[in-house]
Amino acid sequence: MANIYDQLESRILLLDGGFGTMVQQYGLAEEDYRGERFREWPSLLKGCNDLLALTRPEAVREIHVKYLQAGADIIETDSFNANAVSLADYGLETYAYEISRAAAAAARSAADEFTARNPQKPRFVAGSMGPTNRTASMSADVGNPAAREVTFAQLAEAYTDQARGLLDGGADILLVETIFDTLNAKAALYAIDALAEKLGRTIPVMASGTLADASGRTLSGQTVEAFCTSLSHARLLSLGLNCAYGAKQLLPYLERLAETAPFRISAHPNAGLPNVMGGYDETPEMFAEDVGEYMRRGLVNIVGGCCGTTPAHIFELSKIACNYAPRPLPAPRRVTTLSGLEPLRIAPETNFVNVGERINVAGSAKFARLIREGNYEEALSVARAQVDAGAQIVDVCMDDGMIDGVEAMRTFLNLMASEPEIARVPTMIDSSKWEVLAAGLEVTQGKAVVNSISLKEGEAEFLRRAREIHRFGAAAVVMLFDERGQADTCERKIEVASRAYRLLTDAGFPAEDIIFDPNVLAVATGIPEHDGYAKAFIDATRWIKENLPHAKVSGGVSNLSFAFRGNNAVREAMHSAFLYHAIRAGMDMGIVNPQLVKIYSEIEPELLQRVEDVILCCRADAAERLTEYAQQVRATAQTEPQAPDAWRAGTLAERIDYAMLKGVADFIEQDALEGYEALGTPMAVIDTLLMPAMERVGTLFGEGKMFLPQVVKTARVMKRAVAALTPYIELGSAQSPQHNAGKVLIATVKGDVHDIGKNIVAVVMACNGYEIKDLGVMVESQRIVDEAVAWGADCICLSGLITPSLDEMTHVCEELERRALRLPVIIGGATTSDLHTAVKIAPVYSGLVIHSPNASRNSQILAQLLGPDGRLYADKVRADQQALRSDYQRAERTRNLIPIVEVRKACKDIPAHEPVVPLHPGRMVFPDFDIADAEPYIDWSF
Ligand code: THG
Repeated sequence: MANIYDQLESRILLLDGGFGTMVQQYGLAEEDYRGERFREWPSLLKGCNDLLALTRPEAVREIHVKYLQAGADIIETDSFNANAVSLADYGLETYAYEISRAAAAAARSAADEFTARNPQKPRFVAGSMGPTNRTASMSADVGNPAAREVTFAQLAEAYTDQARGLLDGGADILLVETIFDTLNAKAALYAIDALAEKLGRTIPVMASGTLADASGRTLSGQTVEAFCTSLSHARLLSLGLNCAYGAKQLLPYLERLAETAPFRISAHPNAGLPNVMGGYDETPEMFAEDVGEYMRRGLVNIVGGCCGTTPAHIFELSKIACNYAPRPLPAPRRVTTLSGLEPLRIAPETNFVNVGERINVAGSAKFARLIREGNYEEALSVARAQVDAGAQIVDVCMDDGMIDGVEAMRTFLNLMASEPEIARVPTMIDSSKWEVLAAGLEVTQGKAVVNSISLKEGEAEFLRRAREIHRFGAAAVVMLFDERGQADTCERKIEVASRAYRLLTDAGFPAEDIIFDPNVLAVATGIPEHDGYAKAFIDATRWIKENLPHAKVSGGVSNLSFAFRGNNAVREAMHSAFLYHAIRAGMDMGIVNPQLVKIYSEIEPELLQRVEDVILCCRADAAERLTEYAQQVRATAQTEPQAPDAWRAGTLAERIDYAMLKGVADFIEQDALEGYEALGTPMAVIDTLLMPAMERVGTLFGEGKMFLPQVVKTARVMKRAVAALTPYIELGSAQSPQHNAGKVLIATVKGDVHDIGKNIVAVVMACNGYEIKDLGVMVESQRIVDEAVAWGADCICLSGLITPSLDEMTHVCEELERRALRLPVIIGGATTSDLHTAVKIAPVYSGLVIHSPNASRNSQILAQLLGPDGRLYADKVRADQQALRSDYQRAERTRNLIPIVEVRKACKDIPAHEPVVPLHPGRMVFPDFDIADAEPYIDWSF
């Protein structure tokens, strides 16, 4: 039989269209649905289209034939609701298997007939598996957010039955579709994977999500990227989107999916948006035009239609699909990616990922009390505070002798799921009991981390759990423990890590889903054997990162300082210094209290010295010396408590610096206004006081001396300062006479939420007489262009702080180019630069793209651009950019070249007359070398 994978190599395959619309044309009545067999059935059956597979099989087959005639390569079985959960509405739950099998058989016979007629075009049957009519990750009961109307286990059981029926009836593929709740889909994929294992065969699976109308997210709240991440464990034939929108409205989301998904992509949208009567108006031609755009952009491998589409729609697609190449399957990225409602990538540029530790009954007396008392409301606020303080993942632990762990884990995770600010981030499910871990996995729609598994109970149990975790779509913390116990020396850690890595990867567990925890153990405990623990962790981390590709390293940082419980100053210094060194060695994430992460460079030097002696195990009396110091600190702290506001005595600049660095917002309005009094203009306060402090924070972050939670706090302080100054900026504009200088549209691009810079720029431009339309943050390229055109903007300003924003800005310009627009674009934000703008952005767009180095410059740029000499200005910008590009290209050509004198210096033993062979490929040229003396270079790139 023809292989669907082979077919997908060479062409875009066509799926069929809507089934319900076709059934409607038969005008079936209650008796038709019932047939002979269900004549006496106690409830009404009209509308139960799945039942037609049993009572009207010839009609079902006829619909399939029409789609096959239209050119469909894959037809979907009439089994969308043929599962016990949905069929319960009709009391038909026990018929799920039989209906599914009959539905597949009807499609199979129609498909085989067409394949036999033309074996060059083999036809395939996809067993349709809908989302059911219940949701596993939301509560239907407003009064009880922890309640669920269906469980993972119930769904998995129902889907197993349906999948068996579909396969027995002859389906080639299973299509888990119209996913509105990712947890339901995970249950389906779980069931299918277990079934495949039992049957000893592989089952090609297509999955397709649907987005809730307004938000561009699934009904259960996930972004397209988070949705994709949650399903990335399954070896899907394809992942796609269907229903919800018309083809045009689906395009931006499909683009996002195609950017993220390591799978082939499918799309089967509706025939437009529903009209007032709930019908669909898009003609086959309009539909094909919009779906054709997916193909033109190389986004898809499988296309078809959903609600409102007919064989005529599919026929239109069949005329054009052969003109386009399928989307090539991207190479696997191997980046550890987790998700809550939003995705989290753990990549080198993420710096360090904070896992909030306080939602732990064993690690926080307060949290334990709240859970024991059943005060879940306040317990949730602990989680919220962790996320607010910058936790990018939350560790949840309910291991306590007095608590029912399974029940508490399930209830708490269900409650967290109903709080969008908390559910935004992925969960780390922390327990030493497998039942608790499994209970957590069953209620989590995102891609979670299981904390933890180890070789403690031997290889078989370790692998059994790992397989199960993977089937649930989670990553795993692997503690470096084995049958002999905890690995405490570097050698033991390496031994256990390499063994676990080999076992897991041999069993097909993705290496990027392995997060090693080399055991952070308490140091300076007075027991000399413990002295080397921190250093052993750091050394093992370095080895793991160098030798076990794609795996990550994490650890519970607060364990380190248990010997200093009660002395937070010393504990925080220890954590901060430890992180500084461990991150340098490659530690990717850590369980910490993000509310208390201190800045490395702020540790008092004497204390730092003693702490580092302990951590790096530098001297035999290190522990003793730190303990001695700790006692002193405590003594002074007790005798003369330092006034917490002592920093208020500094100069204005010092105070603002302090507030920004420490994230203290209490006095910032007052200080900002004092700055305004002193300097005369609000912009002077921003440019000379706030921005420099902000930049210092950025630098410390870049050097790994500050972490995200602290930067988040700084941003809040900055926002409040700017808010305090805004009325004065606006006052300035009211006084300035000119108005209607031009219309400027401004937005922070997709993927980025930073808007401080953007807001300042917007206010300043408004003050200079420009009319501003601010689209906010995370704005799709398509929407930016749509709105700019609709509003008649004279210029677009794009803002972004983080590196991925750079690519996104390029996308906006590509979109402008595609639509043959020539609106000028101004680029701004921390990672943007003249060079990047000239080399990467400007070349994709025929309109002018200008980089603005700071907030106050935009108005000057606009004045020149939109002024009488705009053309001259544009020419100059283009010429400058051309010069930058040429320099860059020249530097690129010699990028891997290194001055021969430097190589000679590095390889002293090589006699001067012998040719030098480079020994260390990958070393960089020196940033300031002069191209003019590029002569004596050797090729370093091999
Ligand atoms: N590795 C992995 N998981 C872990 C750990 C680890 N999970 C648990 C723990 N270790 C990490 N979490 C904490 C949480 C709190 C504290 C330490 C580690 C802590 N708590 C205060 C104390 O004990 O002094 C309690 C203070 C209070 O009651 O408020 O230090 O290593 N994979």
